Amino acid sequence: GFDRDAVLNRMKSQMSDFRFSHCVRVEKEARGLAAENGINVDKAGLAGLLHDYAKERPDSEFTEIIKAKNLDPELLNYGNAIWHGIVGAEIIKDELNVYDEDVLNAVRRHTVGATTMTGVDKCTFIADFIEPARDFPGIDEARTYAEKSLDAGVAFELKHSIAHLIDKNRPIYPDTFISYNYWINKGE
Ligand code: DGI
Ligand code: FE
Ligand code: FE
Ligand code: FE
Repeated sequence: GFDRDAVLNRMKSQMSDFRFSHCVRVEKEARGLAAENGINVDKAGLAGLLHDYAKERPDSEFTEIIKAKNLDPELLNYGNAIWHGIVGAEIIKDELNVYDEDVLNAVRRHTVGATTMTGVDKCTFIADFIEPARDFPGIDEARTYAEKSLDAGVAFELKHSIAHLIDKNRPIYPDTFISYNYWINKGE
């Protein structure tokens, strides 16, 4: 079975205190969003806890997995921001023996979203963005939309993230635009 204490210890030993506490806050936030929206609380919480599990791994680990598991080679043109969820899910599966695809998909989708998003995906995606320690221009609006509906929260987050990436001259992973196009008018 799943040994939560062992996973917490493992996470603590391989990531910064900052990242570890963020993961625990996202777990709690995801559980709250799930409870409010009639979504599986334990799955949302586990996805929230694990979502950044691989974020502090070296680039070489991700590129090796992309090649070994024949993941989309286009991924090699991006970096940690895109890899830690999509490729991180493979690391979670192999190291923690978590095989629940609902949980793994929520980890895979937590940065760029997807057109098909389950309730667990949405809770994880939004919880990452609005957990209590998040503070950025627009956070109040993000929390208000998330309270209105999960779809409205997802739409706002995608719009805000793309605008921010453009402002910072950062490249944008094409799936982020695909997610944006799908969700932008669905939360009204
Ligand atoms: O891991 P976190 O910092 O908690 O949050 P995240 O996984 O949602 O986002 C990680 C980073 O990825 C953040 O700096 C924003 C960035 N990001 C999101 N979408 C894209 C992106 N970066 C690129 N290059 N392209 C994207 O489409
Ligand atoms: Fe992340
Ligand atoms: Fe996010
Ligand atoms: Fe995160």
